[in-house]
Amino acid sequence: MKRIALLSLVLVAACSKKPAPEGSVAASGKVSIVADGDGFHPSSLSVKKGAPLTLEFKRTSDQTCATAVVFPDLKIEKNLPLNEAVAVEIPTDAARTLTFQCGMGMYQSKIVVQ
Ligand SMILES: [Cu+2]
Repeated sequence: MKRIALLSLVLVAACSKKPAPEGSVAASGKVSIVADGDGFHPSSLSVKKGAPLTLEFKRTSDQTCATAVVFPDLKIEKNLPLNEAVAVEIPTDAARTLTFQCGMGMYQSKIVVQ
C-alpha cells in the first residue's frame, strides 16, 4: 500500500510540470515522438491534409505519467511500455486539429491537419 501511495505522489509531481514550449513541427511519413517527464516531444505537429502520417511513440522515462497515449478525437488509447516503439496511424483525410495526451489528460499535445 505504501508503495502505491508513493507512486501516486511521483505521478502527480510528474504531471504538474509544464511542458516546454515548442514550435509546431511540419510532419509527414513516420515521425518519432518521445514521451518523458516533460510530456511528448514534439508536442505540436502540423501535416498536410491527405499526407500519410504515422506517429511512433517511445517512452524513455519512468518519471512520467505518460505511460499511455490517448487520442480523444480518434478514440484511440495505446499503452506505452518503457523503451518500446508504439506506432499510431493518424487519419489526415479532414482538416482539423487532433489532440493527444497522457492517460490523465495532461501533457496536451496536438496535430494540426491543414
Ligand atoms: Cu498526466
